[in-house]
Amino acid sequence: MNDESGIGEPGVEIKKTMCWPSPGCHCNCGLLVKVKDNRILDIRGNPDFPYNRGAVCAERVPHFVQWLEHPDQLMHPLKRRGERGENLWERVSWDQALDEIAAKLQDLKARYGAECLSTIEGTYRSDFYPIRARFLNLFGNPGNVGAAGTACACNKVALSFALAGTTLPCVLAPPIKRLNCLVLLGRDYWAANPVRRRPMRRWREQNPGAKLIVVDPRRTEMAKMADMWLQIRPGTDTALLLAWMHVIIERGLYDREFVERWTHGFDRLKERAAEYPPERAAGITWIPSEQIVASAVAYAGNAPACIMSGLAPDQLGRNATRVEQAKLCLHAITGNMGGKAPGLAPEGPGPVVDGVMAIRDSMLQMAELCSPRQRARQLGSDRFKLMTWPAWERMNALYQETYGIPLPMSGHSFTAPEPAIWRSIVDGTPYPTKALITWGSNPLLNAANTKMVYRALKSPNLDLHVVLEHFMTPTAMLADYVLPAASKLERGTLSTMEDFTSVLVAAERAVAPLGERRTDYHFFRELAIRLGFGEHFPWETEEDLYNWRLAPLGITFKEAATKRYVITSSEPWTHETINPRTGRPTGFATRSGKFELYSNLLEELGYDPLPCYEEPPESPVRTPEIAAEYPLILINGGRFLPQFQSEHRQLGMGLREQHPDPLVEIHPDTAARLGILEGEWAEIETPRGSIVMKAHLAGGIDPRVVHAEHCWWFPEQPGAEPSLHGLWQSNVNVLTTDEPDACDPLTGSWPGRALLCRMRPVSPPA
Ligand SMILES: Nc1nc2c(c(=O)[nH]1)N[C@H]1C(S)=C(S)[C@@H](COP(=O)(O)OP(=O)(O)OC[C@H]3O[C@@H](n4cnc5c(=O)[nH]c(N)nc54)[C@H](O)[C@@H]3O)O[C@H]1N2
Ligand SMILES: Nc1nc2c(c(=O)[nH]1)N[C@H]1C(S)=C(S)[C@@H](COP(=O)(O)OP(=O)(O)OC[C@H]3O[C@@H](n4cnc5c(=O)[nH]c(N)nc54)[C@H](O)[C@@H]3O)O[C@H]1N2
Ligand code: SF4
Ligand SMILES: [Mo]
Repeated sequence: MNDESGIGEPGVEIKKTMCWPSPGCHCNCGLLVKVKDNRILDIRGNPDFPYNRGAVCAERVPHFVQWLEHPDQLMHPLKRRGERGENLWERVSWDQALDEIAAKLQDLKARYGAECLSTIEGTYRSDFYPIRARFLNLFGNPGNVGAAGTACACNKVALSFALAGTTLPCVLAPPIKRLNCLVLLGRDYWAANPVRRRPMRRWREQNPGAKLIVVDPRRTEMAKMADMWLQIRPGTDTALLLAWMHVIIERGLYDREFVERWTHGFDRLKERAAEYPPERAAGITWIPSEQIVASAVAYAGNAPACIMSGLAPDQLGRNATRVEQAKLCLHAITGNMGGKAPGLAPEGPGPVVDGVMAIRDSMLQMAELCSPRQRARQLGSDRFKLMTWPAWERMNALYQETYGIPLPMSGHSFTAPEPAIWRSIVDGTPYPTKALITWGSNPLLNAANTKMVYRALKSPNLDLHVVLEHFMTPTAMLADYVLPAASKLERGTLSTMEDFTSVLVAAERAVAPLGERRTDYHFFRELAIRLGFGEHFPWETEEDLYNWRLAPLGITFKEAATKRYVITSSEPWTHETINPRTGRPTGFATRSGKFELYSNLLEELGYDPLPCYEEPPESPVRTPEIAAEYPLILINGGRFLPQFQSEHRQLGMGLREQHPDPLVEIHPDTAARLGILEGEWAEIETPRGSIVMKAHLAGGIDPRVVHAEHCWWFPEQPGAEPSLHGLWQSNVNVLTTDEPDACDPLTGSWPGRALLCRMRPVSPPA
């Protein structure tokens, strides 16, 4: 495919698109797609695209055509006949579906208030989150947005806004090339971010002196590559990081100049860290104290150094956000936040090109329409305050003052915790949720406590459930309307990545939507028109919207998507940049103007302002009585290829065939004791339920820990109840909990990890 124009082959075009879910993943590789007559002939990596420079993963990309042309892809709107879960459908037109949904929403709003609607969404699956925010604000909704993001990455982003007033590169995308030390804390680049493999290998080869430290209960591919592998007890990362702080402060290894000039509350942090000598942390984490000291010294002595924390810490329930707080404080005291670590400086909003900013997501959201009375009604916001209005309002005031634009609320760093939404459907407390729009998410698989989600989706209290999907998932099976959504191959993209970054990414669509598939944008706009506020959606297509968003920069969407790809600021906007609004260094958009080691915001919200360690909600230490019956620690969700989340389970596209069965990883000694054999089925049971998976014996996992894969369902099993495509067989969230007391008090994120379980061999499922 050297001939990019396709000249010489009549009717052939090369489209420059981007790979992201679905059918790809969050690595956002640039693709060159060869198209003829709206059919994809070939897909290659785009050598000019900055994120992947032509590389793509062999596991998924060769199967995208089969994915798109798979017979199970939804092509027409469907309306339920019979009961939810009976799998009886009638084909309807888009107009009929939209008219009926709008009328129902209008009626429910009149009877129960605009707060009776919630949306359920996936993680970073759309550039239309700001459009959804705009829609909800115009509808009068208080921001009842349920998202996996509450327990995935977005809690980190919210905390970074709280402590640093903006996003930091160490939160999502560390500049590996420039580092002398990388710490992977519950992050497995190998399986989760295939596009990082090549840069990781190159970094190791070209910087033999640089340190790689991996903290993981399992010996992952990354752990095998590491200088130090710390085999941690699941759920105890904060204790480890507090002990690092102890060592670094006690030995004077911190960056005095940065601490004095740019941080707030060092003395208080020092007192807290003093409570965690390495010997104490060793008892908590199962990591020998010499290893804790050696790794702390290696981290502090090798700037620029970055701690990249993955998903595991986000899913620890009560202590989830504290891991990130401890991590960011370590970055600050070691000066890994600019200066000697330029790639790690805070990022102001952007892109700002020659003094002009493009339209960011936050500028579309219309938060000002949400009244104080409605804000107080956001589900969960009375208790979980860091990702809801209480923190948003305080942070927004500082953000506006510093950057002159609103703080984003459209991305998933602003959510109503899902457990509160399910309970409001089931019990009607604190008020009834009557309507759900689920788009780009499969909560029966991805949300904690599947039995609770099922009760909510089956509840007679739920008057309307709309699902926008590519495939008939177990969740879609419980909808009233299933609408066929255009995939990323079938629509263009323009994204500031939920405003988590300062860049704008643009990509063309590869083909026009198949069948009657429409974009999620089309859905929200058409609904807005029918609900009487269509004038706020003047852009007929998403491309019109994109052109409008780019107009301040003087470029078109076509130009951005085919020539620029990733638009960055002409000058980075860091804490040291002279702020054009004040004429002084920008600093941090916090109350102190500095990075807050002691958080004024958390204190105002009634939380401990300093990082603190808390035992997992269920553990040999906190709940020995449960541990007596369920002696193993269950972790889950470690990534595997080629599947992505609950996707790629259909047979016949060459993806499921690569990894056909759900696997549970167990140490050979533990397996021998329990009579569990390699490749045989085993039951995993927690106090909440049991599932079965095939056993995989692995010496690299701690013998006291087992690891189960996440999001397993089986499209080949019957769709109708009771099966719901095998929903109950191997779905790890049957085992997890979303009890509010087990959730993180700051964000409401639920504990997917570090729970207790027991195992036994069983015969294969029918
Ligand atoms: N126990 C446990 N639970 C977990 C995890 C874990 O590790 N362990 N991981 C958690 C994490 S990190 C995450 S991010 C979540 C995953 O949560 P999600 O991101 O919600 O992923 P899925 O559950 O696969 O649901 C996504 C659905 O959206 C559809 N889809 C894809 N693109 C589009 C689109 O553009 N428009 C529309 N309308 N639909 C689209 C797909 O077909 C798919 O069915 O799961 C979480 N759940
Ligand atoms: N193939 C594939 N890739 C994906 C996804 C997918 O579903 N499939 N999902 C995407 C999404 S949305 C996300 S959020 C990322 C997540 O990807 P990662 O951030 O890599 O997260 P995980 O794979 O859940 O876990 C990484 C490691 O954490 C370890 N771990 C478990 N418990 C603990 C603990 O308490 N402490 C520590 N330190 N480590 C622990 C596990 O053993 C595992 O090796 O992957 C993304 N990429
Ligand atoms: S790693 Fe593979 S699936 Fe993920 S974006 Fe890149 S090419 Fe696509
Ligand atoms: Mo995620």
